[in-house]
Amino acid sequence: MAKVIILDSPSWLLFSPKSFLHLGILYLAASLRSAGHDVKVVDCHTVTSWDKENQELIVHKELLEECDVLGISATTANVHFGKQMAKAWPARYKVLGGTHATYILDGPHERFKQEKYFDGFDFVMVGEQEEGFITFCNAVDRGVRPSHAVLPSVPGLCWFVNGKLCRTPTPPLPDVTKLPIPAFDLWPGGFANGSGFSVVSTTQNVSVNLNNAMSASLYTARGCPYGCKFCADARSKVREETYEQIEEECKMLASLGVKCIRIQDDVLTMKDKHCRRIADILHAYGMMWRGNTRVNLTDPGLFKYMASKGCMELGFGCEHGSKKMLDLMGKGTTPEKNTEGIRMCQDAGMVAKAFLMIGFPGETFETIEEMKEWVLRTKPHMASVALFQPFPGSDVWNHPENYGVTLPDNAFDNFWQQGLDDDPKALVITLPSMSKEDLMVARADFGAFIDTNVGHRDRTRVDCGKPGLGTFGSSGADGAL
Ligand code: B12
Ligand code: SF4
Repeated sequence: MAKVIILDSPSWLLFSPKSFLHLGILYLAASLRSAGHDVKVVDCHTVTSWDKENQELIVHKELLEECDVLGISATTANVHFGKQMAKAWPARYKVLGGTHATYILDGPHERFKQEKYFDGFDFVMVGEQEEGFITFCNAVDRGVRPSHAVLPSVPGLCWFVNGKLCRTPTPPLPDVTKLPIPAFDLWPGGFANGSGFSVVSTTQNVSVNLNNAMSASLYTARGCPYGCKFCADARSKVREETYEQIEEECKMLASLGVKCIRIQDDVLTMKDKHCRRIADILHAYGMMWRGNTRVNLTDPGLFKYMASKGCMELGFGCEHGSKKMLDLMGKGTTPEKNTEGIRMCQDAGMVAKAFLMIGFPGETFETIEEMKEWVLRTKPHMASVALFQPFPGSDVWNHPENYGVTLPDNAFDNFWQQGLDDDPKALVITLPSMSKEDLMVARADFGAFIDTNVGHRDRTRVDCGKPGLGTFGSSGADGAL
């Protein structure tokens, strides 16, 4: 068996994995374990720290454990930290996987498929890799240098020879019903109390304080059939896990002391009956829970049922209060429908959260005013305000010319996420309709508007005010996603 260490890239400036654990690495760990490999999952924040003064990641080399295969996962937001960790780690083979790798190397822009964007890694793997990563680790275990004959048998494997990209085809999507459940038991970081839920939820008009209840994430289905233009997961095949798998996951989480669950599915309420079954399972394990959905997938009967089974909160991808912006984003919804969805959720006795976005191409001061009016009309319990970035995988990234924007060559130098939002340099693109500086001012103003008129806003940036190892802050109880 190969000794494999798996970890996510550091996320010091945004999300604590104790609150928002990445399930992808736990699915991989479970598959490798079932194939007989010696797998360890590491919380990267226990071997790094954040130097606030210099805004730098510090990797503590003396804490890095040797291994045969180091698997690092990254989104576009934290891949630069992943590269830094890979360079420092004493491993025979260093492999990058995750959404960033997939959307760049399977994406349309040849100019980003360059070695310099992946330095620090021996290999990059694209696609969902529960099966392919086993084949890779099996080869390492057999002593085969993965740079020789074995390569064609590993799907989705990419490497560079003299700067030239070589690769095997992307693997087909795995049948999720056949996969082992995520190895929650291998996660060393623990789960935070209460985080990711509203401070006080109001199911059945009874206030429940969730701050002392341990919470974790769960994925019951992958994929989304909708086509929002800012989203990297748009028009992907929906694949549901079985009820037996979901039950097994709840059972394991309950045995670890978890009492609250954040369902991370893209659109939880797509199918009425299916959603009710999931609600029943969660309820049977005494879970309080939340999920995300779209305003066109609403039904008062279903919402009431969910609330009666412990659903405390629904997050809606409302995105905007301007019809023009919703059309540009390809949402297929209207401001009125957004209001209706939020109301229906509130009427069922659950907390209604609106995910809002500012800075999509086409945004102007006028459209932001329309969004403010929508907020005042609708009064969601909570709102998060994301700053639009053209994430790889999204239609804007794939076809920037359709939106009047250009992607700079240094696209990945900046920090691609919520946070650092006072610096115009954090914006990757310039909108045709607003300058970066104006947008930053408008965003700060809109954030303050939400604080005044809604009260609860995501506090997604962690508190990095305490330099030193292991001082990761909490992403805040309002940080539900
Ligand atoms: C849950 C979730 C979160 C959680 C957990 C973080 C995380 N890293 O997943 C939280 C709330 C923290 C979060 C935050 C953010 N997220 Co998010 N998130 C998701 C979500 C909904 C599910 C992720 C998941 O578990 N998927 C299920 C697993 C099975 O799939 P997977 O993660 O892709 O892993 C598979 C493969 O990628 C591969 N793989 C992954 N890692 C590795 C490693 C190795 C070595 C190998 C071989 C293979 C491999 O195999 C895995 C198993 O099949 C996805 C959307 C989605 N539908 O996937 C967005 C998504 C990943 N998030 C996204 C974004 C943009 C963000 C934020 C930047 C948002 C923001 N503006 O702040 C932050 C960044 C956080 C960070 N530190 O990187 C984008 C990423 C786009 C991109 N180009 O990278 C996505 C795709 C959303 C979207 N639809 O656009 N997110
Ligand atoms: S934003 Fe949500 S609804 Fe839209 S494509 Fe992405 S996952 Fe689907």
